[in-house]
Amino acid sequence: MKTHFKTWLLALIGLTVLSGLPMSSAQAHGEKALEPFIRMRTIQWYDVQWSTQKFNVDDEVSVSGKFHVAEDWPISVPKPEASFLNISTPGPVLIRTERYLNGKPWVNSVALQPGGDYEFKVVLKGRLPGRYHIHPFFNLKDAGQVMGPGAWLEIGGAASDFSNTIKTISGEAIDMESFGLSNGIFWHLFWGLLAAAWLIWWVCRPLFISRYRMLEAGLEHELVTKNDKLIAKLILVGVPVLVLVLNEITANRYPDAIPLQAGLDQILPLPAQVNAGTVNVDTLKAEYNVAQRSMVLQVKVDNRSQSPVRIGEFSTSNVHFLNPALSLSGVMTGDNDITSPGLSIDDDKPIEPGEQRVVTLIARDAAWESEKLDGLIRDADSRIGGLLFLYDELLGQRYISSISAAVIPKFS
Ligand SMILES: [Cu+2]
Repeated sequence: MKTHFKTWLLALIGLTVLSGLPMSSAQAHGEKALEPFIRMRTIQWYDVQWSTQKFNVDDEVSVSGKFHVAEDWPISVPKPEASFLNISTPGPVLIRTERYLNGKPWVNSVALQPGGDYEFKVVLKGRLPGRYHIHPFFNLKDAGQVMGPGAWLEIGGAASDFSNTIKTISGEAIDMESFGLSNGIFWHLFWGLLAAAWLIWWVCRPLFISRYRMLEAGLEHELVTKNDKLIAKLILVGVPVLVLVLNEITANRYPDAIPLQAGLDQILPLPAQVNAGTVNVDTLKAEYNVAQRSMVLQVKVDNRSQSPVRIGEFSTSNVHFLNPALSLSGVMTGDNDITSPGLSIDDDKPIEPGEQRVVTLIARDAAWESEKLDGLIRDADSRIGGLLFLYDELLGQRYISSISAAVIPKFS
């Protein structure tokens, strides 16, 4: 028994010490820890880019991009009825000043529509100098976080250069870094001390066993004294009265206040592109070859556009498989994203207008394993999702299809 306790204690100490160590790896946001089907079939990010990755404290920087909300949303993940786009940072190194979805100011959470495409932009301002790995990510209610592509930001200058002054609606300029700070500290302390005093009042006298004995002996009336009753009454009346009076005082001091917003923003997906639907892709089947670390996708491409198209890229989670036959420049990826020339197509001739062709794509790269996406075949929901990018080289047009299929593993 004693040795058990010792082992347990050592383990606890070990965990406490470990959790206090600084995280040195850039992968410490748990990007790979999420189940592959959540990373591949919920929010599918693309074209994410930063206005700059090197700037100074107090300078503005923006991140913009697009995401597709997968049609094939996993059954075990709650629907994105309240979702919040946030920025993952190691502490308050940036402040967010503006946020837009489809060009509209976006303050609250929003309901996303599966199948829709959205365009976002977040404006930030440097606060603490340093080099940080930053991601846009989605907080999905009841489902968790889905990370977007990460980037290294280098913030120069000195922390003292930072200013965060705003003008209130009454015209007063206030410094957001210190406004109301002492007030906040005072009230936290006040209520904390009051609560602690109430607890201590009851806890600092003989507790369970002696009280139980008195109860057994029929002396329950002596357990609660006159003073106890008096204090209880004072608290019961005093606390609500104090809250109401203070609320009234605050409301009178700041008559023009906008309450904290708790609604849902209503922002519809981008209108279907003019050319959407002109190139249709239907996934017929998907097989994952474990030994070769390759995903074999059979898709039917129906080109209803006016000119020939070729398949250029298949991307899923943070891995981009490019067709080396097309010289694709300017594919936007995060710093931790993997770009692989491992996409091969059995029949890579341009797909002519009006043509329907079944093609087999092979996306082969060790990234399936290193990015822990191959865990898919051991999931209860072995379906793959991703975006297929087709290019019309004549018009410079790009068509995007979200594809999904059940994956059959092949072990030899
Ligand atoms: Cu990161």
